[in-house]
Amino acid sequence: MTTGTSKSALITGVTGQDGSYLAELLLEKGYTVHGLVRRSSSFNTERIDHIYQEPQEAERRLILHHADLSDGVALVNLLRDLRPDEVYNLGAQSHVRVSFDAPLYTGDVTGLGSMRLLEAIRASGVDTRIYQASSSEMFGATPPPQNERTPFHPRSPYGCAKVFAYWSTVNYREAYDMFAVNGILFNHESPRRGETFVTRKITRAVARIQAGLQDRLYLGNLDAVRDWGYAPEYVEAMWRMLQQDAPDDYVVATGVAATVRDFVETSFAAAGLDWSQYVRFDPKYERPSEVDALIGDAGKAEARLGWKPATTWRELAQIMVAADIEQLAAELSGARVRIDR
Ligand code: NDP
Ligand code: GDR
Repeated sequence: MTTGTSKSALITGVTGQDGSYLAELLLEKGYTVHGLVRRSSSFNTERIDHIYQEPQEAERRLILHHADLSDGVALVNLLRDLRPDEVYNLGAQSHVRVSFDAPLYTGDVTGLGSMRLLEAIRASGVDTRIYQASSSEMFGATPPPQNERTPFHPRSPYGCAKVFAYWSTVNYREAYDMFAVNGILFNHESPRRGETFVTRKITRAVARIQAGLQDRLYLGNLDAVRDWGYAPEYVEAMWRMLQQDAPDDYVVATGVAATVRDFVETSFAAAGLDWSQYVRFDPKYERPSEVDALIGDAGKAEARLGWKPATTWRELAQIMVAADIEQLAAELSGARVRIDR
């Protein structure tokens, strides 16, 4: 399936925030990109529409395939047919709060799904490298700063599922000599962030409040501390991990933290608004067990991958507010909304 001498990659979760940025990055590097898309009753490809190519187009380099991380046979068939050089497992039920409502589904897709993919690689006999999207949520209750040697103490079904996937990846590396790596990524955001994660929920609300379309924003725990980075920079780290001579696991983070309250204040201020007039508490958004503080130490990624973050969380908040204001203005004027930010 590779065109010419360039590499090919399979991305699960290609329709998500990270999948869309990674697909762009790999296309720029000359890869043929295969994206796994799950069946939905409505369109779920908005984040990749700007790079989509019709099946009839000659020399297509972005090719979408229907499958699902819950369908192990489909994964074997896909791997056997495509024989990609690299596999990026970004697909997941990725919402921590939702994982308390749908714990078994989250365990199935986010946890077992990873092992299905590893097993599909083994069963199909494809010589490939695999990246597993591991998460700072695995550290959970272990105090910061967190690095590759920090013990895991997950605090949600999502975190537990990611720990399972992490160790499955390590185990397949050790047992079968697979080039399998874990990127332990701390929170990373962008204008493409899902609307129910806290940063995007805030910046979207700022745009709507400024336009007079909304007068309240209901949030949960404002004291949580997070290490927020900029998603396009983080997908570069994923790619670098698969270009190394030997497989290993890496933390990717900025090392700088802020509270949800700080992010709220900065985002509202970016639109000239005083947050305290609009933000209200709703216990509905609290979690049965919370992760209080995540602050990453990405020293290993800097030393070995030459990776360093560039965008601060304050700049990120400003980028996201500006993008949401622009998107809302486009929606209100009936213009086509740009996603290629
Ligand atoms: P998103 O929630 O934006 O994207 C998740 C992707 O997984 C979507 O493409 C979604 O498809 C797909 N997906 C969901 N269920 C299935 C399934 N059953 N089979 C196949 N695909 C499925 O997540 P992000 O882009 O933010 O994150 C990418 C990965 O990185 C995830 O695994 C996440 O857990 C992990 N991660 C994210 C961090 C972050 O801060 N963003 C930090 C650390 C780890 P659809 O579009 O149809 O919903
Ligand atoms: P997180 O991200 O749980 O860290 O997981 P999220 O943005 O959902 O929450 C961050 C913090 O904000 C607090 N919070 C709220 N969260 C949401 N979603 N909605 C609210 O109204 C709200 N009010 C306060 C939360 O309690 C939490 O402390 C993300 C996901 O992308 C995971 O997939 C990924 O693995 C981790 O980041 C690293």
